[in-house]
Amino acid sequence: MKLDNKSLLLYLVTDRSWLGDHSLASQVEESLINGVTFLQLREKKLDNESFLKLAIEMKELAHCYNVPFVINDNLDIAIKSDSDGVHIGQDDISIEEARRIIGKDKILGVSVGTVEEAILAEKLGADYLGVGAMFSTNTKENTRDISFDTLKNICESVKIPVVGIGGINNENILSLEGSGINGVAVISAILAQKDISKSTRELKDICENIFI
Ligand code: TZP
Ligand code: MG
Repeated sequence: MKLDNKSLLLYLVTDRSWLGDHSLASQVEESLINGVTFLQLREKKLDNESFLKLAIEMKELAHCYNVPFVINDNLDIAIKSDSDGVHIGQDDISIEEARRIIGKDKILGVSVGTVEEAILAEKLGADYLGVGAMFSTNTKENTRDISFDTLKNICESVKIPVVGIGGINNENILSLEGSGINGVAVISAILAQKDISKSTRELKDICENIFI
């Protein structure tokens, strides 16, 4: 699957810390049914065999809802699972190398924190950019704090779509209106919520109002 204009409106990144009694598949499916438009599998501690199995399961689930599916960091798993692409950060494999390995048809997402990084990522073959952390978050350590103005400057500097990430919830999301982003990427605003369906629908409604 490819990116289209609306694919990045409400981007879910997975995190198995919030599973409780549920499976990741059931949580993710609940979010897909209720409006998530893009899915990234983010796993930092799984062995390769379990990672690949989970990647294939998540890809099939995302595709049932016509949602593109990418893997965080791990190009090998992305290729073996025939996922739609990968998302890499500034400290991972280089952007040129990632593009070379996955080929021209797969989606390449890149995390950036400055206008310079954004322009370079676009030039080297990124299909979309993730920018954050926009707000403080307990989900990831050592995030860079990005201001609204930097986010806006990044959006104005590139042609490819941009999503904001980091600490975004259904209240502070409103302050991202006018930044130029195509959507938001979240973990806890969906997966840490008691009612995933309701939280997803609320976020999606707001995204449709302020980003389209
Ligand atoms: N990259 C930058 S911030 C972040 C990632 C993966 C964490 C996003 O999670 P949350 O719960 O939406 O803040
Ligand atoms: Mg990474």
